[in-house]
Order: sequence, then C-alpha cells, then structure tokens
Amino acid sequence: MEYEIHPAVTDAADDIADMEIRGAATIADAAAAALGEQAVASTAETPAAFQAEMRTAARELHETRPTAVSLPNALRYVLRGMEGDTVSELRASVVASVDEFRRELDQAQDNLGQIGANRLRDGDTIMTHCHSTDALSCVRHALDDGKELSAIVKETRPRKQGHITARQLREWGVPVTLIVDNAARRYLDDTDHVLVGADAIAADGSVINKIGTSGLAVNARERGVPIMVAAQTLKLHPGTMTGHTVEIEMRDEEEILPDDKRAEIGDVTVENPAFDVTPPRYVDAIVTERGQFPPESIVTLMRELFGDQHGGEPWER
Ligand code: RUB
Repeated sequence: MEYEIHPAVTDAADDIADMEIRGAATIADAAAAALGEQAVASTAETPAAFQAEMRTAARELHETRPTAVSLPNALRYVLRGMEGDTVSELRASVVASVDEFRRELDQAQDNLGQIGANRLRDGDTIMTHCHSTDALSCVRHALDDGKELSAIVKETRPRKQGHITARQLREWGVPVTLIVDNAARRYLDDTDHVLVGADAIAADGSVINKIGTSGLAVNARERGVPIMVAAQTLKLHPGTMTGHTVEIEMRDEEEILPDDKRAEIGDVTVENPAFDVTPPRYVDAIVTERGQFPPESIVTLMRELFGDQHGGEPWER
C-alpha cells in the first residue's frame, strides 16, 4: 500500500540528509514538525490508514542520518502520543504531541543552559568543537548572568560548523579566536573549559559527537582542562542499555576530496566518518536539563527515564 507523504516530510528528510538542517536538537525539532504537517494534511479515510501513513512518514525521516538519537527519540515521542478511535482524534493527538515535544525541547535546552552556566566563571575561555545549540545555551545563560567569556572556536573540518558557532558567539558579543582543528592542543593552554554537545550518549557514559571530539578530549585531559558535554536527555540512547552500539555515519567522500582534486592525486581511498566516540573517562560532566552527571552515572538517569522501554524502531507499535 502506497501512502501519500506530504512534501513537508520529504523536504525535511532531504534537508536533514543534505545537512541544510543539522545538529541533533534541530534535526529532532524539524522531524517532529514535519510529522505534524503530515498529520494535518492527511487524507486518510480510516484510523488504520492514518496510523500507517504516520509510520511511513516517520520511517522516511528516520532513514536520513543514523547517528543522532534525538531523531528516533523525537519520532517515538510523537508516535507514542498518537491515540484515538477516529481519524480526527488521531490527527488532534499527533498535533498536540508535536507541540508538546517542541515545547519540551526548548524548555530542556533552556534549563540545561542554566545548569551548565554554573560551571562557567567570569573571565573564562571556552573551546568549542562543531556547533551545538545545547552547548551554546550554557554560554547564553552565563552571559545573561553577567559573566564575560571568550571563545576559541575550532573550525571543524570538513563542514566547518565552527563558522556557525563563531557567528552566533559574535552576535552575542563574545570575543572569538577561530583556529584550525590541528591547532587545538596548542590553544588548550589558554582554555578553561572544553564545551561540546552530543548526538548520542551511551549507557556507559560514552559521548558520540562530531568527529574530532574524542581527540580533543584526550588532549584536554592531558592538559588538565575540564571537558563538559551539554546534552539534553533527548540525546540519551535507549538502545545502548541493551548493548547496542551507536552507528557512526559515514558521509560522502566528495566532502573531503572533490573530484577535480582526486583527479590530481590519483586513486586513493577516502574515509569520512561524521562522528566519533569519546570514552567516559575523558569527560568531566554531562550537563542535562535534569542536572549534571559524571558520565559513569548517566545510566541511572537512563533507567529512570526509559524503564523497560529500551527503544525499538519508532514506528513499531
Ligand atoms: C552536529 C554535532 C553537534 C551535536 C549537538 O553534527 O555534532 O555537536 O549534534 O548539537 P552535524 P545540538 O553538523 O553533522 O549535524 O546541541 O544542537 O543538538
């Protein structure tokens, strides 16, 4: 059976895959919003057809990028809220569920920022990697508290999300020093905190984030610079509680080596993993909207939040 998938869903899926929409929280927000549009536009005539259509839309959104667990967590949240005996009841429940999800996401990011800001002191210099809205929420709150901060911003090859971070920080008036990734160790001596986000947090406290995070964390530990991970609970990966590992996205070789350059160099293999895994021993604190945790204790929060529900595909009933 073919279901009519709304352009809002196919457009969101394309934009997520192409990284026009990127960053774990933003991806989750966009996916939930697209499901809401699907529900509103649905012409399904029976409750079963409506439910099947929503699950098909969720699957299309899920197949875009594999690593950020916020995406399946968002889809699962919305689909679990789908209830009712008629199409209009089902539609209303999805719309309400999407609204609630998006509100909670904003609220969680705000609460997390307040908590994370307490770790930052007036005059501190932070070092960032990639672009994380959760990490920047901590900076925003510290600034609102009247603290002055400076930032050393890693460029973050190959997609240079550091530029987005730099632009945001400059808008807030934070002095920014932009460096290439390879210069990070040198500038750790001028850094008070490494502050990064996460795409997923595993039950053992490992942090999955933009490629290069783990090397930065090892170097920071060696220099004695604390590493703080800002990650709302939407980033906790339920499947890792039953031993699943987080899939690391491998992206197009072209992002690293365009065809014309490849023609100059000759036949080489290019590997382009988008994320890496930082073991818990290199992380000082995971800051969530529920408080801050040493990474080894995050499993306690996961047990509390997920209970016996360790995931499964979002569209499974
Ligand atoms: C983004 C990235 C971010 C996390 C957290 O990778 O690694 O650090 O997603 O972001 P990409 P946020 O650019 O490949 O999506 O805190 O905004 O959820």
